[in-house]
Amino acid sequence: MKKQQLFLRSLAKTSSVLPIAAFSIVLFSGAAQAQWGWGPSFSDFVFSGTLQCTAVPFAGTLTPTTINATETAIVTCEAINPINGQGGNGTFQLFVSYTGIQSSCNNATSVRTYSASCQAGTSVSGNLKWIGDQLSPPEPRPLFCGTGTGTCQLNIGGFPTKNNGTIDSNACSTVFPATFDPDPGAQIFAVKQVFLFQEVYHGPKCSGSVEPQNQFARYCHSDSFDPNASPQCTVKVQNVVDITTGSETTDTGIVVSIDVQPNTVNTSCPANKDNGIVTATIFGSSKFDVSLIDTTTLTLNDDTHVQPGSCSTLSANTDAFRDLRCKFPSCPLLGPDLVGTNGTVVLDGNLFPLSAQQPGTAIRGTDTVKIN
Ligand SMILES: [Ca+2]
Repeated sequence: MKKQQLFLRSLAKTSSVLPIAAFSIVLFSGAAQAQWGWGPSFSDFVFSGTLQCTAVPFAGTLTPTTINATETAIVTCEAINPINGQGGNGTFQLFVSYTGIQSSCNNATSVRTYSASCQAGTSVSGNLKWIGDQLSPPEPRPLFCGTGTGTCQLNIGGFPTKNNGTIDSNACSTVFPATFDPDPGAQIFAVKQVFLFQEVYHGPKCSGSVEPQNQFARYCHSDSFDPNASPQCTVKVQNVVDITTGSETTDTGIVVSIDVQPNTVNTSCPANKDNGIVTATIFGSSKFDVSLIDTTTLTLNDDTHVQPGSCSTLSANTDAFRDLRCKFPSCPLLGPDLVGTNGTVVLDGNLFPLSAQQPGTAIRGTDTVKIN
């Protein structure tokens, strides 16, 4: 558990799990720290620089199966060291696909672990594409993307490239060394490991509702922003390595389905008048058990806290899963906060912690109300 502290330290709002089919789970990755630290450490590349990226909370997905996984996220990136002589920052879409990962359930702890190592049969491919020109208003093109209007895309992945048809295990160890959280000193990645992700189940033998756990990944990269360039992770003969790698950590959380009532919220809070109540119903599902929610952590739009003792479970819809309903004051904050907005109400909270050493998994739900 301690090894996750580094990454949980700044965990405020993270991401999500959403059931989409019986055998797959969509994990909306987001949050706290996602960092790609490309540098010329082993390199005979021309390419140099460090691009540091932070994932936008609840703005991505991680979809694992037993043998592969795909990951998407919206990230904001800044060149903290010039890239080919240019600085800059911008908003990027991350896409990564993994094949050849391993998955196993620890029946004693009900934890499923997904992992990938540098070996034959495993591959990583993807890219980081600037999308700032599609935003409203559009953002300026990052200087490190160069001039012009062409696609600005950094290719990542390419792991592992074979050395005359075989993987050089010594080179794998060099390219993907063990890494440690410097604070508690705990290991994050084992030698050769490139991917790690866990799910904690609340039923026996990895069944029942599930909490996503932090995701750790690291990549190779291409040495250019040319969208047509191939990702490189080239392991040469005689263990000469001409690769640099980046790594990423992404906290995860759970997106929940909610309903906020009444449909219209009064935005004025005159003195000496009755202060309204807003209720939020959180719907349970086969993958999400509302009894795991620490109701004291619930907020609406960041600053309106749940009324103490106001939560109760019920069957709010026609499915077989229990739901949770809580009350929140519409004054003095929630109603006035909605003035000038489109009426979006965001519920945030946490599940009960799995241990005393870490916060509970974050949850988030969104609904829209009318305002008057
Ligand atoms: Ca229900």
